[in-house]
Amino acid sequence: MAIEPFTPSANASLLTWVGDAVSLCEPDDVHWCDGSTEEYEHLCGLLVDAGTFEPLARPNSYLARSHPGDVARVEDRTFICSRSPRDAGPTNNWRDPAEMRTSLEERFAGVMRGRTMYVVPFSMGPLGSPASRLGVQVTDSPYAVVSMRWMTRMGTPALEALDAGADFVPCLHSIGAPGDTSPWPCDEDKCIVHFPETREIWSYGSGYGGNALLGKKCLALRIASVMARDEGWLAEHMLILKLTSPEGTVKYLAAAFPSACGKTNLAMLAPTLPGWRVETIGDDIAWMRFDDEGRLRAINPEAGLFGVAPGTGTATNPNALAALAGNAIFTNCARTDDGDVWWEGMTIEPPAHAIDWRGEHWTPGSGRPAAHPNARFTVASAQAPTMAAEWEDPAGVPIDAIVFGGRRSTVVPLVQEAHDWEHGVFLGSIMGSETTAAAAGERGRLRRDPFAMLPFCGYDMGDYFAHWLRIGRREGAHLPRIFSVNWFRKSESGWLWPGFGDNVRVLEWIHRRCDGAALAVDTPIGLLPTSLNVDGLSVDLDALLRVDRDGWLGEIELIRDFYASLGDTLPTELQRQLDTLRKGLRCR
Ligand code: OXD
Ligand code: MN
Repeated sequence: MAIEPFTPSANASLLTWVGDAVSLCEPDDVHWCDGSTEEYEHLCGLLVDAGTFEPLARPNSYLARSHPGDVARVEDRTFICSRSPRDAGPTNNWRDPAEMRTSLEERFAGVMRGRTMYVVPFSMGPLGSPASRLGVQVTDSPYAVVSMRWMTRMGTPALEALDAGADFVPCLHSIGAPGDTSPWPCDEDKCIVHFPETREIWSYGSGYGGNALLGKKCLALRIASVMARDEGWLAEHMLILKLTSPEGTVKYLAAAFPSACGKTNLAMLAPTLPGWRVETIGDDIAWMRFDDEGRLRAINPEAGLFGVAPGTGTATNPNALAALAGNAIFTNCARTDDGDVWWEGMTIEPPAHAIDWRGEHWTPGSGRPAAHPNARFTVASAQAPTMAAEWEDPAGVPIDAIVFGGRRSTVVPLVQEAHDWEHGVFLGSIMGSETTAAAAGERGRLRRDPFAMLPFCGYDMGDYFAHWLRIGRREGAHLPRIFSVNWFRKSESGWLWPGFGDNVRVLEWIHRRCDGAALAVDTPIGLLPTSLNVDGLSVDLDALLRVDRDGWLGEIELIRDFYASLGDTLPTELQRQLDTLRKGLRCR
């Protein structure tokens, strides 16, 4: 396929922006992506020739090995450049927008010499939905282009919407390292930059995941959270699932969990309780807005899955494995001798030999993982057997329950319901999790991650909580109930809860609570189940649901420190909730 030099669009501001990017980056060539199969195959061929992709034994699938220094999101190199540092808040890295722009222009000057610039028009959300937003990514990474083809609605239909004059978020991306022809060029000095007021994204130096596929974390969360604040909706790090009871009653749940805490597994859960059915609307991001009846309706802005591979297996998520049967991109997984991929947890028995994610020989017991812990698969959501028929409904689905979860080995019970919306916002604000490999840095450390949005909120956290409280005060709203869950509580002898398919037991309780049917007892921390279905399981329900008074009193001190670190924008309602919790626990 010949690469077209320049296909003009009827959108004047798009043409101007692309023209400016060309002048700045000086690519050898410009290609406007149409999103076709031919284009995809052509780019995959280029990636194979460059040594970035290895074709796999499974149909139309490839393995990429990244540079070992480019394996995860780089939160310490992610910046929010609002005019005032107060608007970015203390949890974001703020830089002065004018200074950052100057430094970016230096980085991007001539950066694409010797390379092709790809112009990728895309829609986050079903094309034509009033809830969707358009973006255009300009990039010198064909890997980013082919990944964007699965992760977004990319190509001609998005360009046609732009031709009609629609607004778009400009997303300028370069892997840096001009002249580097190695399989995964990138720059040590990465920076992922957001300008919330002008709604722009500039990303330099990384080809990996959320750093480089700019529709996902950069647009659909950091920039969209700012749009949502300004326009009265919610852009959240949440899966969306459809839960159908044996009687055929449907509830839709949106659930926030920090990265690599099992959102994809929960969104595709294979229930162990007969008659229950889980279907997927989305596995990572939810955009929610009120409909005319005052219900919060959610769309999944994404079109693909960018899932953590290790731990995804026949026992944990057979539906994800089925989705990956073909047309998939695997990054930093191991390659088996028969030309397929493998990662820890994919099968019970490891292969006798593999080439690991660094391209070295690997055998079981070698003392190092075959796949990088943040190895990923990229595939169209439509390939998952669990997608609900309505997953692309432009109107979205009405949310009945919002769930907050984290990876907590102590203190936090298996499930609880918030007393009311304000208490639910409090539960979201105190979320914490033991850190995983999704972000660069130490693992297993407790990190507060309110609403699982700490790395993804494009503005001040205190203002974000205030926005959630405002949503709850909307007149005539039929608000979802709010719950918190924790699959990861431990005793001295290990995990207390089997998790995975058995999580449907907790979902069952949530479903029944939404109809006012399941029983609960009121405690200072929230409403705890008195009727959880654990038939056939040997679990210590008391330990799973115990109100750990001393643990909570210790936790309150940590939360107080965390709240103090957020500065004076923390809403007084949340401080009051914390005081009420302390008093409630002390009175027991
Ligand atoms: C992701 C993440 O890739 O949260 O979804 O890191
Ligand atoms: Mn995520």
